[in-house]
Amino acid sequence: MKLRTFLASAVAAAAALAFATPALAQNYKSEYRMSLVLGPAFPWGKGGELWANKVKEKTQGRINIKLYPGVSLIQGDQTREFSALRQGVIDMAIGSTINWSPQVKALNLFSLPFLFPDYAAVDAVTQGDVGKSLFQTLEKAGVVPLAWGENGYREISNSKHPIKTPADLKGMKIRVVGSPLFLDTFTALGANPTQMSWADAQPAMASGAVDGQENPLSVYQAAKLSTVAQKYITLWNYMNDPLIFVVNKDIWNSWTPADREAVKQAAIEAGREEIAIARKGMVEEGKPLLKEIAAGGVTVTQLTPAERESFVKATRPVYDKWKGQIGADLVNAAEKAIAARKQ
Ligand code: X2X
Repeated sequence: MKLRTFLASAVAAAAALAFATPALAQNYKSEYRMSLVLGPAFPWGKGGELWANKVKEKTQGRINIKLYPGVSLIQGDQTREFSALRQGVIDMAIGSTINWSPQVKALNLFSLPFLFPDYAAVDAVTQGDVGKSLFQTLEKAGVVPLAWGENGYREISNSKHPIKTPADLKGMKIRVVGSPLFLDTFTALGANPTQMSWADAQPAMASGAVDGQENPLSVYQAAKLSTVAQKYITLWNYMNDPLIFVVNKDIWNSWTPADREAVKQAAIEAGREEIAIARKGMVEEGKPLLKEIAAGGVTVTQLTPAERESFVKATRPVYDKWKGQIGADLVNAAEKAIAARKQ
């Protein structure tokens, strides 16, 4: 009698399970691969962790995500990430607009020198119509964009001396990433830019093969760049580097509508939280991150408006040239959104 009851309930449980999860057996992978350049020691990787955890929770474990920082699925070659995502080598990613800009020209918008004066300007673009239009461009390019995050404002550091004018950059070997736009910007400033991946950049700074680099201060600090001779930082806010949460199209289509919605909501929440983490130390009274960096024996140079203007002027021809390549309509719309921002 007991055995019969047990068998009956076991059969009922199995039937219920099969009914509840018809898609699982055929379409769902046991694990999905998320590509990132920076791991959880950085705001970027923290965003990945947040997204993965929220997805697991919201889908009751139907969608499990493993993080691959260091863009390890593509051997560290971050400018190949977008193609790999489209081809399905990568299932999902939180990617930088810089790294995807060789394949998606419009994303060079964010690298236009001195377009974004402050965080409100960044938000006005990413969270407004321009952001929507860029998501449409990404959809057409074959991926499913879900939310915005942020790597941050990229400030310049070097091993030689404080930079206050373009003349201070003259002949300096600066590591840059991604699009040819960076080569144009740093050439216009009189520097000697050289393109390399983040993985190669740190040994190059340590050996003195390059003199300087540009990255957000949160990256500078978490990667301990002062220990690879980067003793001088200039705050020039020349560009902000947003991140985008995306999923490969076939993977997206393999999920139920309810799970897609869960993954999307998780991305939006994680993106919002990640942006707050990325801005930490720079939006509070007195900018505590600057004090922390200076306390490590690093010279932090703040430019006067006139000093900053000399960099803006020197890079204006680059801005004008790339405005055409990105699409004048898109750049005009961004300029307009920035001018109308709430401060
Ligand atoms: O390579 C960089 O500089 C980094 C980590 O900021 C990006 O991936 C854009």
